[in-house]
Amino acid sequence: MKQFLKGLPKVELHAHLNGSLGVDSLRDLAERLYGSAPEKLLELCFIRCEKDLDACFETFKFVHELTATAEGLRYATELAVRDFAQDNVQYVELRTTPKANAHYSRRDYLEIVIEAIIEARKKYPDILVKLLPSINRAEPVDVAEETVSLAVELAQSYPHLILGIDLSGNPAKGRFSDFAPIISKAREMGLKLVIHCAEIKNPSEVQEMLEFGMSRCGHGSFLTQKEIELLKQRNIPIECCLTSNVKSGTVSSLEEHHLKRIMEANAPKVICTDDSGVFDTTLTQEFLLATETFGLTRRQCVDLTLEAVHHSFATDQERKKMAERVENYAASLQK
Ligand code: 6MZ
Repeated sequence: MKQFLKGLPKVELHAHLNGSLGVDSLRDLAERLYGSAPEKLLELCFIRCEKDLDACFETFKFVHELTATAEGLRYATELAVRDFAQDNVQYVELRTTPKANAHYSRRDYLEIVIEAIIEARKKYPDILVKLLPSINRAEPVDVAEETVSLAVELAQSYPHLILGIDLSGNPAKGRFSDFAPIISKAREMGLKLVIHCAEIKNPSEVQEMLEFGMSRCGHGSFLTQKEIELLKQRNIPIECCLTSNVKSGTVSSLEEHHLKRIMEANAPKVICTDDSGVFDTTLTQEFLLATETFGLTRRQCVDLTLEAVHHSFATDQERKKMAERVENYAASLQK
């Protein structure tokens, strides 16, 4: 099964750039920047099974140190693309929060990532990469305003690359209602919205988010069965990130993961990594866990991948090509 899943031309729809650097990539990055990769630093960039979501957000700070220069950010972007390509991911929508520091502005940040994606695709032509700038809900609202206006502007120059806006960050911080007017503006300007929703228990906020609407729902761990039905009626997929949820403690075990309830309800879903680096996983591994835990067959894994193709923000033509790759792979194994 593992070999089958590795070879499957997979589709990744929920991946945070700074969370998506595997250990080898972190080592390569640290060596490039500092001439060596102290093991202590590498250890700090990984989340153990601490079952503490707040601790996860602390971990990102160590990775962020490695991407705090233009060179670090550029190379990290290339490495993240490399890691997905090596896992045979044929399409990834990378999300990342534009940051400002002494080395770059938020505009620079996005431009560096865009250029790095364009360059990386020359090295890894089999993977298609899209970008979703993120709003970090733990940051002030005016930062979100800047992010949205940059995303809207850059989407005009790179219409096939910047496709939407992500709302993420520590769900215990910030209020959705404060960000709703800004992300509403993004939607009016034609950007898709992916929203981290129900990652922790917050029924009133979940209700606000569902009323507001979104193209895809991130995590959805605390959605009630009624809310899952509502998403089903609206054809909004839930981005399920098994290892992330278990390691960060928002779901108690793989067996208890809400993917099971979503599958039973036959509601739309996609399997994603979230932060393949810091959670030490791959998309292949996430599918493997789903097959081992819920008994998915190979055909179900193919269908889940086709579902991800369908819910991606790629063009019709791109989606058609991706679906063909998946079907051809499945057919080649039956011969
Ligand atoms: C919410 C998350 C997240 O943007 O610096 N992020 N937000 N829930 C999660 N579940 C574990 N995992 C990552 O990538 C790292 C940032 O993505 C968001 C956080 O804001 C984190 O700092 P970028 O590339």
